[in-house]
Amino acid sequence: MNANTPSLMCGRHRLDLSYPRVMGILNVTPDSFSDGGRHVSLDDALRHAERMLAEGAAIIDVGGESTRPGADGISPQQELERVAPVVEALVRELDALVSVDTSSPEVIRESAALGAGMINDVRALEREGAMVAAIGSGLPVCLMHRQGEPRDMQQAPRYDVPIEEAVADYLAARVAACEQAGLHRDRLLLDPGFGFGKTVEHNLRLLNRMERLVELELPLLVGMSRKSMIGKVLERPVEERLPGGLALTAMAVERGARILRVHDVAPSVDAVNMTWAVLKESC
Ligand code: PT1
Repeated sequence: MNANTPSLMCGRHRLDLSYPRVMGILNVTPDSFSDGGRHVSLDDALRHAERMLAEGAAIIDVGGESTRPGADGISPQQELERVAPVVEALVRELDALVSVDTSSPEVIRESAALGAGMINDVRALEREGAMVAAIGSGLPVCLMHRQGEPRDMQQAPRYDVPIEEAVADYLAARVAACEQAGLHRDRLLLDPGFGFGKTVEHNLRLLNRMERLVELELPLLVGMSRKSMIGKVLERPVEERLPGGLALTAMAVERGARILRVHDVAPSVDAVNMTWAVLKESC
């Protein structure tokens, strides 16, 4: 689909992208960077997702592997044990549009079988077997840019070309690889990967120049919620980053983002809708 196409089929759900939508983050990792260990029980996860949906989230993004800077990888088995029961419950109990934040072919396959509606891969289907699994799932896939692995990606990030060119080139190459493998571009979304192997300056420039990525003509998803780019600019701890995050959300919408991946759904929905009303000059 291109940026003008109004909707995306996500399994049995149709996602209307004629206006920007909010994706609520549901971490099922014991070590996640901003709400680690708070949504570990299935019941807690369900209640949190239900609240995010009531607050206006269009998608719930379930992740079992922490990809914050410094995090260690986990085995596909461990990831599946965390993610599968949550995906199943969200689909069965809430009929939610569930996105699964994973790079693992096993998790992609099982999630699709359980009724997930989207694959969100911070490794852009680069892991062995992930492309084939994604194609087999029949689901849309979000391809994200990153440099390095979570463990060491913030050591000394550097780029030989302007960051927006590096990101655009990488994403264009991944789109080409997907098309070559048989994954049609109307099933793809793109993400600049804020905080993934980037300095604060890289992140700020990338947001300011996000129009470069709009040129790729695929829906853009962005995740900046509570990230250290806010912490560094404003000198705020993770629990005080919402106002800064809302400013970034408004700018991302203005610069063409179609899905905003956030922790704080209610305020983000307001920021998105207010920004969109200005862009449309109507309510
Ligand atoms: C993201 C994203 C993601 N971010 C997509 N999926 C994370 N599509 C997980 C920090 O600097 O942006 N897009 N899945 C979380 N990763 C990070 C990275 C968390 C950096 C925190 C930071 O604080």
